[in-house]
Amino acid sequence: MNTEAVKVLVDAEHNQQLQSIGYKILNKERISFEEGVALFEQASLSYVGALANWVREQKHGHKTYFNRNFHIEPTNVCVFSCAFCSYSKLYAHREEGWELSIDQMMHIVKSYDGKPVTEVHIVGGVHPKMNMDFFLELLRTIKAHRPDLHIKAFTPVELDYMFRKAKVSVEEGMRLAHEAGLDSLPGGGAEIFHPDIRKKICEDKVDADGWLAIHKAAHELGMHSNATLLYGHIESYWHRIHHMDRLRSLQDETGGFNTFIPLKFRNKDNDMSNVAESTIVEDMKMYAVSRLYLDNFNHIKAYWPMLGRKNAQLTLSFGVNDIDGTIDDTTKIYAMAGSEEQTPTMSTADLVQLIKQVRRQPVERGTLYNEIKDYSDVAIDAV
Ligand code: V47
Ligand code: SF4
Repeated sequence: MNTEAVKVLVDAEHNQQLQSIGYKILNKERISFEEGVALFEQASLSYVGALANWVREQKHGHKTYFNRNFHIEPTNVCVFSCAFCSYSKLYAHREEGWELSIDQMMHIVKSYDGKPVTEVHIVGGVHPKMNMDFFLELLRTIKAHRPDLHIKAFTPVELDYMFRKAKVSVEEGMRLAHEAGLDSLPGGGAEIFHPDIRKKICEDKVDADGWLAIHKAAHELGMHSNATLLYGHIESYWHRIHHMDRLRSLQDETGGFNTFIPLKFRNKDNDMSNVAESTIVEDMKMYAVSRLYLDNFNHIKAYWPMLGRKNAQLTLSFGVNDIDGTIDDTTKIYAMAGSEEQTPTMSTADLVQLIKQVRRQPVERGTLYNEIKDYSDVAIDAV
């Protein structure tokens, strides 16, 4: 929809609050906390969708970014007990889980030698044996082997645990990790910041202030990071806005966030299996409102292994401009939690086709959104 068509839609809106939010967005003004909640509670999907798509096209046109990465999960054993997580019971039965040595992880890294991947994403459970020295050595060994591979690794949950065990401050810990080769932070571990919900779903891991302090310390060292929000379980709309508001404030201070990734709660084989999953309408609304609320985030990403490919395609009309990576690996946490993507692998040709099918422009990017290749004019059989 072009600007004129969106303006017609806003002019025709009967709800005065929603109409005034629409004009603010068209004028590129920031919307307030209450207005964010009103969008969730009162706006139709078509209204928020048209506005979010307009913002997306103002910022990026039809460009839809993806990257070529691979994931390593050092362990699926975890000392924490997040109710939504299919790993959370494993520490008591740790012989059933896996823990990779540095050699085993280097074997995975080396299996990509000569392949055009630009990023390794390393995130897993929190295993007491895998301490700070272990991970610093892992970072140094990867960098020594392949210096140009961008290492995006460890959530504040893992970092907070390792820093506290090593008795180093957040600032010192982040400096050591950065010096050893850590390039940026992924967005995980954020869940829902509000303590009323956090207490119920992930009481024992790092809290909101701790999560934000670690990202702030990374930004102050010149590193970038992502942010997530786990939605569609027991939270209310205003908890989502509260979460995004804290992210928007930190982004005003540091400018260090690259991407926001809403993560849809999946309910298989965890302690929240009784909680119904959100509908597709709710999913698209979540993407659209986050595009509208987070005016200082450049990118909104749909994580297709969690959402499924077809739904990920749909998000590209609801504010999303990034569709993550090729993920040529065996990431387990999502398959375990009930995603229909049991084998989350997609080749570059698959990703390019998925983006072109919905008439968007596929662009391969590096982790920091440097453009590597525009696939607009590349035929699928030549990818
Ligand atoms: O924090 C765990 C989520 C996250 C479930 O930064 C679940 O590029 C839904 O953050 N249902 C980790 N979600 C994954 C993550 C991520 C993924 C891809 C890219 C990036 C990035 C970050 O996975 C956890 C948690 O919120 N998670 N269990 C579940 N049952
Ligand atoms: Fe552990 Fe992360 Fe799962 Fe929580 S979400 S139990 S911290 S692996």
